[in-house]
Amino acid sequence: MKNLSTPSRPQPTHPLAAAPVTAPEATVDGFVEQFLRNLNNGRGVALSASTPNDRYFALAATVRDYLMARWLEDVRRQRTAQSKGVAYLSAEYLLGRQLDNNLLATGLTEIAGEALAACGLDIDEVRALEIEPGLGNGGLGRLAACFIDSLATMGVPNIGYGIRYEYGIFRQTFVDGQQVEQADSWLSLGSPWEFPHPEAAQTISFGGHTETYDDDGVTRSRWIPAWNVQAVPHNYMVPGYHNGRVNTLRLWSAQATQGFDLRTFNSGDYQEAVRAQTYAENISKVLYPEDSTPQGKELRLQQQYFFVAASISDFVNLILPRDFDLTRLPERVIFQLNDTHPVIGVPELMRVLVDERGLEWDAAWAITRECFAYTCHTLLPEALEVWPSDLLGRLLPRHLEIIYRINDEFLDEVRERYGDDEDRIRRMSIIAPDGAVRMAFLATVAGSKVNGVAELHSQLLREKVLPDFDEFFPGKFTNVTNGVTPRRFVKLANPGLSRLITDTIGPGWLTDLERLRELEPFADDASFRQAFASVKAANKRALAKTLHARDGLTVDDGHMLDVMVKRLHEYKRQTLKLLHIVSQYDAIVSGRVSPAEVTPRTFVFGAKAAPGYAMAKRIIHLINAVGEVVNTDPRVEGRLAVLFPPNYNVTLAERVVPAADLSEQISLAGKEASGTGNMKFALNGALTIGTDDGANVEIRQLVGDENFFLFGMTEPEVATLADGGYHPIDFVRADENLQSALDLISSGAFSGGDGSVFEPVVSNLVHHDPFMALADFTSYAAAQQKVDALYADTEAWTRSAILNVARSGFFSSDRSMRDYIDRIWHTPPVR
Ligand code: 26W
Repeated sequence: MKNLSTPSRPQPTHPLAAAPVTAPEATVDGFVEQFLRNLNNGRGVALSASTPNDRYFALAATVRDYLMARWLEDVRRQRTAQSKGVAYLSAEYLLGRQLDNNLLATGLTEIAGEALAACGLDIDEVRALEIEPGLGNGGLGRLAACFIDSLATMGVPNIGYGIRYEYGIFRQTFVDGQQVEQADSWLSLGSPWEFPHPEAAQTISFGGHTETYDDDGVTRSRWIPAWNVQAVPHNYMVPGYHNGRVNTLRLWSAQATQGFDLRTFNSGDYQEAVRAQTYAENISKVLYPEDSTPQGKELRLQQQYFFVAASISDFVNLILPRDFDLTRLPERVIFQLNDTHPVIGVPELMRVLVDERGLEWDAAWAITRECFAYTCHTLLPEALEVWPSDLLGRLLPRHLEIIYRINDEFLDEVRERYGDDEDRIRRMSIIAPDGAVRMAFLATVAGSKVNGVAELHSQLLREKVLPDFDEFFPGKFTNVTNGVTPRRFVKLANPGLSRLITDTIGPGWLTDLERLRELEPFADDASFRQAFASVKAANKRALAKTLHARDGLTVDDGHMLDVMVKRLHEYKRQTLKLLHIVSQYDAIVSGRVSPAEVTPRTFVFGAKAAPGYAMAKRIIHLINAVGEVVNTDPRVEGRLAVLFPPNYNVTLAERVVPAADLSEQISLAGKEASGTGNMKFALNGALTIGTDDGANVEIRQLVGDENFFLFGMTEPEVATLADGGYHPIDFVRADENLQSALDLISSGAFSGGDGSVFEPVVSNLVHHDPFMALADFTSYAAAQQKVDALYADTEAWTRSAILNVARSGFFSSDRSMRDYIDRIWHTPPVR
């Protein structure tokens, strides 16, 4: 391991060198001067000769300059302070664009606009150049981004650790309505927000074998790895909102330890000369685009160990003072495991404490159990990671040994408690009967706390997913309901609503979101309702402009915007939404209802499917095919429209969410751990149609039944139906609208008369329907009629929308952080 001791501190004599770093002048002139300096000196171009990309980089550099003093001061403070911090370990961070958020944090948004205008530039043109870092798949990745924003805004010492994927989540395009993936080369023009520190690289080892040796009477083990790679940290600013704080996001990228092999090259074997290099650098090459079914690929495990080992070594060897007594590690850090993806960190810390630092096993285990906590984000059994022991043993032989010992000692405790209950032992063993390692069990045994991400989810975790562990570890299981950052998803995404809120209840709500409650009385104020409705209307026009420029799509802003944006997955039931649309369309074209009777609706979809998820890709194809027909059928007279802008991401979400009237949260009860889109929509004045699943339950409890369109089975009813044997066909026969909607698809009405194209989707529903879309259809259609009825009464709808905003302050990620601090981390903000 390279000696990473902190270099000796320089003793400056020049007053400037001794002075604390200061920010440039927060004036238009100051900003112009800094911007031109970054353009001329940073980019080496004159304003007149600058490219749009030069201007973007110069603007980004200028914003960085205004944040730098805070960052350096905060890093120094966190290094010297004895306070406990949070090391958030996540394989994904779905950050979204950085410029506006960093500008917001500095409070220089207006000044920047004026400064660029004074340079003859339009800041909107410049900001449009930013490529969002898509270093995540969906909910889990975006939640991590919201959490680090809240920790910075609350002044909690935190380092976010993750992977700097060279290629993020794929770019989605549609060819003949079908998803096509393209590599996301987000770094092709470089990123102005990252600070690489190759000098702080960590050496990460893989493969090889272990051996034991005698260490004056004590038998010790050591790992003899076969190969290694360099982990190079890239730091990103995580600015707090208007509090002068800046935390750090540290993302690791893989680099070959030894450059390309000249001797092999000179021997003419050019391939071999670079093979080691490419192999090593493959580790941080690309994000795995799965968000539910692990592929169990070796590279994925390499990625997980790579960033976790680098992060633990970085914290233990670089952040902490050299002579820090590691038995007191739990006083300085809690490693939060964002799902099981970083749980290999548990045996890694044990290896560092026992093998490298020479601690006794029990002492090391006592420390480790206090230093980790685990958040589970799923309920799908297939999403729980298990690693075959041969793969783990080959890649990380010492870690497998350590996992075996952790498991042995754990099962001894189980036997102590329950005697030889072999069935229970088999059920609870971290090592599954087939020898695979159950990562969720390891995380639960090692974690000081285990939490779900919504009340219902945490309850199901305890009762159905990990009941043996809840019984064995009383008090270990808790809940922290997810949240979203209001800075990005209200202030930045919806400036119109933000202004109206501030004009009505004053400032301060952005860091104390429960204050939105003060809006309640205004729901009964007609002029406030008017203002609120015109904000929504303006957001719809803005979305229409965006979708037209981005995808050539037209939005009829007289329509209700009925929005379903989330990853494509059968449990989220985009098919149920689609069957509703087809039944609406069918009702019109069959003459059952006249177009005039139908509430004009535009259905907006946004969804990426994991490339290997065939059924999800078929469903995307069907949604586009239905859109093709509905959008061009004169009989519909424009009463219905289906829009499916490709490549749904954070930037598009920031446009779609503020414009939505209806938020679709229609997963099968018991399947969606929480959802966070549901929270963003409620906070932006959309009404929710949803099942009692995930955080929908808490949204409905807070906004009130009368302001939420509930439908469908509850989780216990789903369990009963599943146990009793579910026959989807029964529900088809019971609902003629459902029957004719399915028949219309089977008839080939959306596939040029060729019914075979979407037959796999229809037959999967009629014969299997694993997520019971057909069972909930009738209830869903009835709830949609209630939606139409309320929407016809604009005042009543707007009143309900205002109450949704007023009563959704609970869903701030700041509140989530307070819950984590109180229940799990005990890392109070550092004033
Ligand atoms: C290994 C493959 C894989 C990758 C990612 C399996 C599972 C995941 C994530 C846990 C999936 C995910 O993003 N889960 C979502 O997490 C959100 C944040 O807590 C929740 O709001 C969503 O309900 C949950 O689906």
